[in-house]
Amino acid sequence: MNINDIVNGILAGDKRMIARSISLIENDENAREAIIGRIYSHGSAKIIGITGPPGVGKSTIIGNLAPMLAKTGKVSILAVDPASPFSGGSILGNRIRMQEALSRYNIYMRSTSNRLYEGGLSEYSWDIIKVMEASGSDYIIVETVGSGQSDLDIMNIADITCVILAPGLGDEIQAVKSGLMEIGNIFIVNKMDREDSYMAIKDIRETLNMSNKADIPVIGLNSLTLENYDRFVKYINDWKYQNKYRRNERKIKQIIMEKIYRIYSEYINNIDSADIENENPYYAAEKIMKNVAGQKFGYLEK
Ligand SMILES: Nc1nc2c(ncn2[C@@H]2O[C@H](COP(=O)(O)OP(=O)(O)OP(=O)(O)O)[C@@H](O)[C@H]2O)c(=O)[nH]1
Ligand SMILES: [Mg+2]
Repeated sequence: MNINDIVNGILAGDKRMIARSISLIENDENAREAIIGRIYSHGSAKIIGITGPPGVGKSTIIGNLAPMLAKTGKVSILAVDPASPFSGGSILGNRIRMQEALSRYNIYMRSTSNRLYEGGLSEYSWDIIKVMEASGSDYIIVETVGSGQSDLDIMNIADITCVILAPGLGDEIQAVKSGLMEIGNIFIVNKMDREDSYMAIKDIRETLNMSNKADIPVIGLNSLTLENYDRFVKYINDWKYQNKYRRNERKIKQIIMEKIYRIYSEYINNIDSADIENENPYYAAEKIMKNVAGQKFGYLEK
């Protein structure tokens, strides 16, 4: 199968080709660059980030929200799983059930592992989201690993970041709060059927107010009864979405950072210590960097 077929398949919204292209993107650098090179300007989606600590109900919320959004546009979902081997089995089972439920609404869902990538997103989240966008999605919902500080990079990819919390998180909530408070465009307290849920809303409201974020809404949801989902959907639909080219700019910066890291790492590992051990470290480091910067690499030569 060639890149032409895959690109045409993506643009036609062919789910089999979309799945195929995502596997290629995750595993084959040349294919990744070729596919993105052909599709990067296609489509225009609203990217909705869903993040928060483990178990607060992110997947449940997405399972409820996606069919509601599907009434007004095509929806795709990207779920980023933690790399941890411990959670593997159960998460997979949940995903399969969710996938089956959502396919009735013509919603495409894909999971990707964040492997050992530092942030809460996978290394290729941007590329996968791009494929979903080029395939005609109007909404792309991204669930990130709820790992507190480390998934702050969702805000770099989503147009709107929804932070999900739940009552009874206890001390954990304090730990994640400082980081998550910075990135949320809306805060959801899920599991409003539980006691202490109103306390949780009050607590979050006060924390936001103290950080001059009085204009950011805190909405309570009951995901068993769908109570208040209409407010949530309205907020998402009324949100002022960014120009999609803003996302390109961030991706370019990310590519540069990754390439710099990779190229310099390779170079550093190959330095012969005999060549540098007697040098002034500051001088030697700059000299080496100048050498690397003058080299040619990658895309432009292909
Ligand atoms: N009582 C109650 N339980 C809920 C509600 N929403 C979700 N749950 C339950 O909470 C548990 C965790 O829900 P998930 O949707 O898997 O949570 P998650 O945030 O996606 O979890 P991770 O992806 O593992 O971080 C499940 O057993 C849900 O059925 C709610 O509104 N009320
Ligand atoms: Mg989940």
